[in-house]
Amino acid sequence: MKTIYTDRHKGHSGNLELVAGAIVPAFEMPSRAEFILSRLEEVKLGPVLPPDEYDLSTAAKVHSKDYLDFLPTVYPEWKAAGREGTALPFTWPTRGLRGDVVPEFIDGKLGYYSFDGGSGFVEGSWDAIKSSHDVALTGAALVKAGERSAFALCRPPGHHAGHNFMAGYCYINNAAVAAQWFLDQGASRVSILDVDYHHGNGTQEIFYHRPDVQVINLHADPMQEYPYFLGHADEHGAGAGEGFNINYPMRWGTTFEEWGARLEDGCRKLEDYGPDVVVVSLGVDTFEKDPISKFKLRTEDFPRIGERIAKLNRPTLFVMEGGYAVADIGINAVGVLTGFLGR
Ligand code: OKP
Ligand code: ZN
Repeated sequence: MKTIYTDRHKGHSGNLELVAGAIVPAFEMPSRAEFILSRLEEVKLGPVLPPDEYDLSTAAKVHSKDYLDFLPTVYPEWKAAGREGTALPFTWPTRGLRGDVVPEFIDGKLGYYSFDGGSGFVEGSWDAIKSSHDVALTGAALVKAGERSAFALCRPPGHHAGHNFMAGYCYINNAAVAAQWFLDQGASRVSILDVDYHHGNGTQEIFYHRPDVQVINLHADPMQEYPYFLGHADEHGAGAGEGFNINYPMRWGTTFEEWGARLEDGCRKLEDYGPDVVVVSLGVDTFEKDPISKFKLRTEDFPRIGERIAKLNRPTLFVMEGGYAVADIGINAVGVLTGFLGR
């Protein structure tokens, strides 16, 4: 399996996030991608290729133009305001407030275009965000060109980013952009299978009214876990998208016994849908030792996930999402991929 990777993610570092009553170093850090890279080299997964440059025309079909225009301006405007360190929002347009007027000043814009204090910007963030988008599309192009599978080693991740907001370490929804690109290239149906611990609220929101992308999410119950405000089992899609969104919320403490049964159910629904291509939002924060998560998957469970996905027998693009147990993230993420390859 070929991997797409670039060092350009490394400028997105030293970020802070607002969590549990404190501003702390973001759990989403450069070493995550480096551990995955060294593990896949260790097991000789396959060639590692740099991304090609893509314009944002496909991204503009899943994100609003004003949001995409905003992202590269964040850090320059932050500095112009005399600030340094991490650009973070601290106020949000919640229920009853004006959601139709974009403020002029950077603090207002950060709040307008986000949903939490978990998507900070530093000097190199935009370049990393753009490169992560390019990594996903380059992987998609390999699959379109006939590869059975490819691994887009994206950083930062994307599945919390919605049509016009960033959230939870995510800015551009890489998996959603890849799915849209496959459709634009002639696919009639794409399935996104999101196995990250956290619900992919952005991906769900983007495709909620559409029948051409089936979105299947296995995740921690939003009654207990971030992102809290989406991801319940009764969210099936709406309008033309009715029936094409499928959620499997699970309680804290879930083990592979239950998780694997939900994966089996989701895979059957995917097979019924019959997509031309599968995009996997690959998070490995379901791991028992993940520092921000509360599922109990073990290292030996991850290859099982890959094996089941391989049985779908569709062209498959893996897009990296979460996973914060940095010392184990390489073994677990690459474990899914070697499981997929049957070795
Ligand atoms: C991104 B992805 C962290 C609290 C939760 C947001 C988590 C975003 C996860 N201590 N903050 O889905 O892995
Ligand atoms: Zn996650």
